[in-house]
Amino acid sequence: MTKLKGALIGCGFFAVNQMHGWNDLADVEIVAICDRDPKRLKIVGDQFGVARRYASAEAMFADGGFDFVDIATTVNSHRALVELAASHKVPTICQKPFAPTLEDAKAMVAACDQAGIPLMIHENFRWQTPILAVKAVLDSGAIGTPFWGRVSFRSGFDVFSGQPYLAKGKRFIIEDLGIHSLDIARYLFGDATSMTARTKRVNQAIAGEDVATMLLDHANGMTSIVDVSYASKLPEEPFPETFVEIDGDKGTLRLGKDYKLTVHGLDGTTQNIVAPNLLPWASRPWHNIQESVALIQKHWAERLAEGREPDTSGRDNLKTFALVEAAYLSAEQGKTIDLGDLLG
Ligand code: NAD
Ligand code: 89V
Repeated sequence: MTKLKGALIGCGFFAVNQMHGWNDLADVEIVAICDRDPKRLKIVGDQFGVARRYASAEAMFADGGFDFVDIATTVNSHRALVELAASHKVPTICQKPFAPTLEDAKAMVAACDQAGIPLMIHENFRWQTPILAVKAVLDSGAIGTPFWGRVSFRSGFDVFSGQPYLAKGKRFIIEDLGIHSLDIARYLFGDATSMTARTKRVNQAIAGEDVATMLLDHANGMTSIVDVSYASKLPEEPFPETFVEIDGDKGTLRLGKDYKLTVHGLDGTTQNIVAPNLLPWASRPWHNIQESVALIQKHWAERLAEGREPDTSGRDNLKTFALVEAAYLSAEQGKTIDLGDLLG
């Protein structure tokens, strides 16, 4: 069997999950890694037995010998690295958040289009087992046509110890976490046409907002609420669970704590636990996210082999990223933002 050869840039906190995900795929091999921090390069190189190690992405691309690149760095480096990959015509995965601005994100999509290469944003939350289970119920028609929805992530978990950069940016929860919830809302309820948002900073030790409440109008007439918080001190910490509520004309669906999915509709009332699998390399409470990493990477390998655009392509993710931009604009200006104006 000829293996698909990959390279990974950025060997930090989250990249370890991505390396495990690639390791699990029998037909994929990561042949080169890159990080400007020699300590991270050594830790990840030694853990996963990767011999080709680079301090510079330019040097790694110049040597080549891989079929795709997985960019796992933080947001400010994304545009330059994606454009570098495009200049070498290497199919590219880029971590969320897509880019610092929508203008950068559009330029990245254009660069990959011009190079004729696929670009996938590593937007993994829609690949979580409980979210896939919600989507399957909706698609089955069990609650009829949905008219209202809520995607909610409220937590008091200390994300700053693992990811200290999250405390420093002017933008925090919408850009880092809300982006996932907004993508789930698009995945479940369809594209949005307008956004109204309010934000707050409760934790005064950080620079950005840690609470956001967003109201979306969807093209199909649905209304949804996407609410996110890292300032919610709950009796039982739910991190990193996303809760979902959907009302349809024939019933209702509720995804709640401990992955309990309740569907009340045409087939009566059912309750199921739609918990993620605990992969051998995963650890609680991150296993839900970790399994979704493995699943999105499998999807990338399949779509690359088939020559088909991945579900969370750069083009698709522009619409999620536009919601992030719209939320910040709306909160700043105190008005509703038309998505058409942003996407053009
Ligand atoms: P991190 O700071 O721990 O790791 C980033 C690594 O990239 C660092 O080791 C740094 O030295 C390296 N790096 C940065 N720029 C580079 C460059 N130009 N060339 C080579 N190396 C470079 O960050 P992290 O917490 O691992 O986050 C990385 C990305 O993953 C972020 O965009 C974050 O939002 C995202 N993330 C996604 C999820 C998810 O579920 N999808 C979860 C956590 C983090
Ligand atoms: O998924 C993420 O992007 C992470 C976290 C869940 C901690 O917000 O940064």
